[in-house]
Amino acid sequence: GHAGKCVWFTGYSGSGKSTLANALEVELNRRGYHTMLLDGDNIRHGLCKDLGMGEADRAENIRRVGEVARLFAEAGIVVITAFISPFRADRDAARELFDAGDFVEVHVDTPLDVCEQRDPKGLYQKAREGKIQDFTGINSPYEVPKSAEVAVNTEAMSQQDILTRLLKEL
Ligand code: GGZ
Repeated sequence: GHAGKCVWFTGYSGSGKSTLANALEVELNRRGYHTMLLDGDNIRHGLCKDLGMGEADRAENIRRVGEVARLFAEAGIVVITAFISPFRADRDAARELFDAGDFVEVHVDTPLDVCEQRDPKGLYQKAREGKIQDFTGINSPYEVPKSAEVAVNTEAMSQQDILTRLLKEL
């Protein structure tokens, strides 16, 4: 079968990670690749339900996601992850689990003010009101990737153009 890989999306809440990850998965499936999409919905409610949003818990969340991603990749599956993953050291540690070229970091570089205007779940507003602690971009940091294979601007590029760019990278 195909060699497994990991496509690692990173960016703010509301940046479009999940939308892009889902669209990429559909396109890869259409081309006959087996995929696994890891995101908050299937990880934070199960494997990582003991973890919160502080820096140490995010590090542990990302560590577990990286290890699970590696297991799927070893089985020949293309793994797509969609987590904020705000800390560079945590992303780099995940990268280290893969052979060179098998880890594709994708920075979904939607500006914070755009993400905050979208606010699809009302979380930014809650964070501004002090009702959510440690909210990325408001009162918890996001370390901009320095080594991402791809940076995508969801304002300047259409989803189709972004998918074409990602498929080329893979
Ligand atoms: C950031 C938070 C927070 C805080 C809850 N900060 O956009 P969403 O809503 O659907 O996805 C976000 C998700 C963040 O979980 P991750 O596992 O991606 O984070 S990390 O990679 O840093 O471990 C957001 C929601 O949960 N959410 N509280 N404080 N986002």
